[in-house]
Amino acid sequence: MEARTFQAREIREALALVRRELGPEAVILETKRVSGRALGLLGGMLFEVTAAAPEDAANSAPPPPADPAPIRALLPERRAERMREQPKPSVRAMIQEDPAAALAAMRGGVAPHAALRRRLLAAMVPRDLCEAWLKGLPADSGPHDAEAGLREHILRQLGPAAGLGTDRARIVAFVGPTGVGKTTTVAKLAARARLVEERKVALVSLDDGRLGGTAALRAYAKLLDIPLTIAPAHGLGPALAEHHGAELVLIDTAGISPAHPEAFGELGRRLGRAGEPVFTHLCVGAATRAEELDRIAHLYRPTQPDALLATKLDEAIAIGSIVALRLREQIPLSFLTTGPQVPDDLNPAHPDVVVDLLLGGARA
Ligand SMILES: Nc1nc2c(ncn2[C@@H]2O[C@H](COP(=O)(O)OP(=O)(O)OP(=O)(O)O)[C@@H](O)[C@H]2O)c(=O)[nH]1
Ligand SMILES: [Mg+2]
Repeated sequence: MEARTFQAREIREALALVRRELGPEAVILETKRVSGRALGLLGGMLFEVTAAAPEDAANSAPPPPADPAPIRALLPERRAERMREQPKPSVRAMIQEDPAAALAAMRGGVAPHAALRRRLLAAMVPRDLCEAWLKGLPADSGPHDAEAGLREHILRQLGPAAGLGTDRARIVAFVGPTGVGKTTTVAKLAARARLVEERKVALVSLDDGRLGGTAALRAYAKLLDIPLTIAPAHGLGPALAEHHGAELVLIDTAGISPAHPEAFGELGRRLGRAGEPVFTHLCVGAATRAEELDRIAHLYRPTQPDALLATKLDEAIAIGSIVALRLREQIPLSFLTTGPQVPDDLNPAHPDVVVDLLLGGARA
């Protein structure tokens, strides 16, 4: 198959180019971020998508469903197809890429579930989790049964999506690294609660230290006609007292630099001063590397997160590292955000959606 590459500043633009040039059924082979320096974009990054026209595709798998469109177009399944088409790797490459398969090959056999393993690794599932999952599958099951078994297993491990909070929690807070999309997510949830569920909503911002830190939230509050209070430094109780009549109070917080480790404990203590239970979502970017996610989870532990909220799925190639974090931290996923549009780009993290994203939507 003849592959072509397309570059653009936004993943959506690159995918639009692919669809324009190769048609809506184009097969995405690879996506990556590359430096735009060669194109004169000093310091800028570009998304590069490699794709082929469907008639060129080696295998006539049915097209994936269209929802949610951007990440669906980046199906790990497609990446796995590409890998199957590649020439046989050298033993050294095999050992580096896939030790279990290399070991089995040296013994003259074939590692069970090799194709599934490649798909999981391509979906950014850390190797230890991948091996633990595959070990639980009967070695002699065929690819269809193996995938069905794995789906069931991951669905059970994920459990239901957390939702916005528990029934008891009137106060819901959003914490997480700088720029992951906390304020935008608060605006999306506030808009839905106010406009769709017609609940009495209020906003509180703990983003008090930065010049212009609350400007976006102020604008959303005005647009939605809901009250916003900027909590004074270190405080929270008095700000919440202003909204004792609200059915739902969403608390936006500022991202914290790891250079100020003491600030994580301070944020935790501040949320602890609410005077009533706070349900806290730890927001993390879906494209974040597994090691980095671990560090973030560790840093934010003093805020006692109740759920993980994965943002910017539209910019992520795969969500294996998020699933791994959810299982390691033993807190449920709540929502997935798929773009900056308020209030549209937000979905509950239903486990079947998460497994579809992980395994490429091909139901066994
Ligand atoms: N592509 C994409 N962009 C998003 C998404 N959510 C938010 N953004 C964008 O990401 C940027 C940062 O979003 P904010 O909501 O300000 O992030 P934040 O976590 O509040 O940032 P700090 O308050 O600085 O910690 C903005 O340009 C948003 O429009 C998403 O799901 N996908
Ligand atoms: Mg913010």
